Amino acid sequence: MNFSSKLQAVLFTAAMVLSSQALAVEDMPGGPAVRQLNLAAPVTGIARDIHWLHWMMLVICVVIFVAVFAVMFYSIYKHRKSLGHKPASFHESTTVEIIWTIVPFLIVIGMALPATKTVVAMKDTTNSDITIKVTGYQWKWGYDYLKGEGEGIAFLSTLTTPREQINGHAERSNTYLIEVDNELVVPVNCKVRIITTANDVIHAWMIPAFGVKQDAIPGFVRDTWFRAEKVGVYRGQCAELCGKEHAFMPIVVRVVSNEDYAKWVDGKKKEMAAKASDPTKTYTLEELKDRGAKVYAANCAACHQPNGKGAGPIPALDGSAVVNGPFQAQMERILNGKGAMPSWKTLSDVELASVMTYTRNNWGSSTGELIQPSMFTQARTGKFPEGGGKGGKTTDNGATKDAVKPVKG
Ligand code: HEC
Ligand SMILES: [Cu+2]
Repeated sequence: MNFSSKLQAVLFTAAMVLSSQALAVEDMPGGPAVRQLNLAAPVTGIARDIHWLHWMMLVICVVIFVAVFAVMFYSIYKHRKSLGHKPASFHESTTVEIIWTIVPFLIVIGMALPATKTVVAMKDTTNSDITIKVTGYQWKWGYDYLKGEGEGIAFLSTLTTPREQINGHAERSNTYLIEVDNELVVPVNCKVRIITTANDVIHAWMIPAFGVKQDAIPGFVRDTWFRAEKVGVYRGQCAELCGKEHAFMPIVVRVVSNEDYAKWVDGKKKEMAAKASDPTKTYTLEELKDRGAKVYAANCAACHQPNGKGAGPIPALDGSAVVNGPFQAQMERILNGKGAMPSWKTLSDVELASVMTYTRNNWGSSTGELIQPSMFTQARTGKFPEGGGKGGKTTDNGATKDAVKPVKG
């Protein structure tokens, strides 16, 4: 083998390796594409304006850059000392000074005018068809439809990427880390006003294809808007470093036709009505455990681990004295949080009761103790049930009767 055929072999192998890797990663539908260099393809008027501004300014900057350096290098090279050039000595040229003041001024005005127009348009949230409040939590998004069709709908939107993919034990999907259980659904060609706020630290709600990026600040209300012009799914992420799982709070918006939106609103309302009747009902251990497993996987497993063993500073729930002890201590911990443990007040009473029952009857624990949603309804007003753990009287059907009975006081 001569040198050139060896070189060819090496190049061929390298190309094979590179192309096979490229095959493994595909474009994310509604998200970034493989080797995408430009901004996300715009689907709103504002995003189109941003694109245009971006390219207009880039072109102006490049033209100035090339012109200035061309003149500079030309002058340095063509008038160098070794060719016998003598430096000219002159002071103060009024003409030059006026030109180099006026020309940049005109350039800046030329860029600032259209930019200001776009920024003002971004802030004009009047006459919206639908208003949605977006709340940032560590680490998920809450959506409340406040006004317009769908008013009253509220849900949380949490990452659905399985832990095995995150830990590298399973193959990663095309929507890895940018997929959620409940997508934000909005109708096409409607002006949607987004009000942002946060519950704990600063987050930011961003969808590049909409040209929208708005901080969500605890104690403050900010707003922005978009009018999506194309049906489809669009993806974004929290854009403000908000803690350890910052990368795990994606945003997915599904833009649908007006008919599909009406259908979705209808379905969601029915679903919510079905859920809303829950908190007064008495559930069986199986019902609570089933629901609790889901609540745990979505909210608790990230810290306490799917096996309940905790990790580092995060205590194990499996075998924990709190989980196997009196009800009050565990309910307080879940409702109010403690240190790095967040408060879970935002979950419904059914979800809280389910997850607490789950932790008391899973892994190494089988206390047989049921927590009913009504107990959390009471606990929120400061009335905690007695009993639990060794203090609780267990009845023949396994449940602590004391606990289910509403508490005096
Ligand atoms: C952000 C990480 C995180 C998440 C998510 C989280 N926890 Fe915790 N949890 C903690 C930390 C840290 C502690 C220890 C708090 C302390 O005592 O200072 C804790 C403590 C607890 C305790 C008390 C355990 C003991 O033995 O002291 C219970 C019970 C508990 N968590 C339940 C839950 C439940 C139920 C969920 C889901 C709804 C949940 N946690 C989600 C971090 C978390
Ligand atoms: Cu965030």
